[in-house]
Amino acid sequence: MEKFYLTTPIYYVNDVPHIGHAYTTILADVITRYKRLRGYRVLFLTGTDEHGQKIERSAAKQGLTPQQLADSMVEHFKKLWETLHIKYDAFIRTTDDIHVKGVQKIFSTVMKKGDIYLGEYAGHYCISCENFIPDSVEESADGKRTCPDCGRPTDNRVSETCYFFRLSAFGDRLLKFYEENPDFVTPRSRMNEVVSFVKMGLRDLSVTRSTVKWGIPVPGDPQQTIYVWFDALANYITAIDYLDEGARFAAYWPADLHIMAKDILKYHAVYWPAFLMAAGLPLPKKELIHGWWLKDEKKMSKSSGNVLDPNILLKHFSADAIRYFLMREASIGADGNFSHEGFISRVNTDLTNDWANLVSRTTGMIEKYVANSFQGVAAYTEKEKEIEERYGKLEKAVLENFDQYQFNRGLESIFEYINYLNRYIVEAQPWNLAKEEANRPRLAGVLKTLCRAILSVNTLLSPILTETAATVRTVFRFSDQDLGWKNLPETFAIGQGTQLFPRVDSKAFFSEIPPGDAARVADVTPEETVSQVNPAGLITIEDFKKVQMVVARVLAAEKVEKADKLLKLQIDTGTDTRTLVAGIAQYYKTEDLVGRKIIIVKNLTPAKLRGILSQGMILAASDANNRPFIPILPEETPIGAILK
Ligand code: ME8
Repeated sequence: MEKFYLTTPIYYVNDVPHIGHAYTTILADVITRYKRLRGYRVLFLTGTDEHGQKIERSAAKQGLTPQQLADSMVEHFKKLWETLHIKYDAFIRTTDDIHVKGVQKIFSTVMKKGDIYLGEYAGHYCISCENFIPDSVEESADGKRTCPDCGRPTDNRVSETCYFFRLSAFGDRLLKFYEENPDFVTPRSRMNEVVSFVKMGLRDLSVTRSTVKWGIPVPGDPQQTIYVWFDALANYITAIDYLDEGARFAAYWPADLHIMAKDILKYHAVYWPAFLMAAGLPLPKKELIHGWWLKDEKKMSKSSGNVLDPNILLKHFSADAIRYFLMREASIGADGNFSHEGFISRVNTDLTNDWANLVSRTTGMIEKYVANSFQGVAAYTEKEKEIEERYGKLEKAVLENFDQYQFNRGLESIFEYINYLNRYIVEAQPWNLAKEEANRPRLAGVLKTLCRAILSVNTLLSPILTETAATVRTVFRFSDQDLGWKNLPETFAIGQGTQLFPRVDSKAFFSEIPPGDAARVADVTPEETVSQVNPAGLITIEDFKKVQMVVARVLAAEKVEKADKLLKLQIDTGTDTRTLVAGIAQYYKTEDLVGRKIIIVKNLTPAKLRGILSQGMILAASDANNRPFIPILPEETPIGAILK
């Protein structure tokens, strides 16, 4: 079995995790599960970065020791990862003994080889990025410099004796390595940035601090602590027992994938390979650099007050919904935008309306028409063959996308297929097949094909929708988790359908998010916010009775001015005459409707459309393109007759 070792950055413990940290870690978890599905022996490492001035300062502000702050923050990270179904194999803290000693070991090794030497540093330091600011960055008139990474001003001038890493000696070796491994950094545009940076020339890097106490002591010189980035990067080897160069180290190093956002590219693609070269260790195989998650198109930051807390989402939505949204909306390399409206609409449309609905319709029909169990022969047509063939093509395309970490594209194709299956139900009309005994084998063919397609798609979704995938397998009493078009035995039974995505109390959700966000909720259509999430599709007779459907006659009809799609109808409901506005103008002429008997929902809350108060709703079936088909009742049907 081939191994696959992947890592996330280790996160600073100065604050609790937000959606950006969650995204990287979910991405790593999705890749882990996907690689396992492809037969790899995977090791997934994450952890926390606990040393340095940034943590020292945060702790002091809160009246804590840095260790106390770290201990409490680590719990927030671990708890969030658990809630999001993130299953890492190892969690490294930079205060762990195995890490501290491992860092000292690599530091001593590089020093012995002559690439760390004692010198003098004079310049600026950005505490937020834990970054030395090179002299090439110009000072403003007041003597301040701006950090080239985060743009924050720094007045923190440092002048100290410290140890330097001879980075300047590694430029050519790094360039040669990039040339030989052009996919080392992906996407390619980020690789180009790295190459340009190195081509501009590298200066030696200060790798210790004499003024920082909260760090790993330099071996043999305890007055100095090791620079937090030298310390942090080494986690990728210390966590797998670089200290003793044990079995895990031999089995898993070099890493197959380091995942991170673009903010820390330089440290990973320039410094880290140089440190490893200096220590005589193999270099990681690939670095995957994703973009920023923005909140309403703005970068998330504490100072802008727009940091998104995943725990608020988790109170109202399942982990699967969050995992799905993040994987579906971000394309690697580009920034992703988070808006609450976009989130709700994506989850309701794809997960509730499309996926959960497909599953619940299918289980509902299996229960109703074949009492949850299949026996005997099934008859198939060309259409079922097409469904299987299309699945084969889908799987190939999805694996290609997932192999490139293009989860958004893979998911897009999966949901196209899910919609195709939803259309298949409409075309095959199992409810009609069920009416005649002679059609039983055909009905079984349709329902079995749906089961096979659902279970096959379920495997493709399983790295992302972890919990849902398990529920679907349970409902279908099906344990095979491998890829491929699923086979079903001639005779089999399924269990009871269940809610895949529980109903969201959108009011409660929006009452918890910042006021600016809540104000915009008015723009979200009621279907988007208050979607009735009952994927099992079951309602009681009492639920049904709440909807008053009656026969009504269209008395008059006219087009609504400046609204291509709308018709305004006067109707007689048997008890009153009222106005109703319907989005059918593109498909029905006024003369097609006047005098006809149609079905309306009588007790729908009135709504204003283009200034006209619409009191009720016409019932119509609609196809995949939203083309409406209005049922016209025979003339003898009484006006006001109730549908029940
Ligand atoms: O940089 N969008 O830790 P950190 C997407 N300790 N990803 C985001 C994000 C956002 N808005 N915000 C954060 C450090 N991230 C160092 C790393 S590794 C040896 C040391 C994610 O807590 C993203 O992966 O600032 C980014 O690279 C990382 O969190 C930075 O986490």
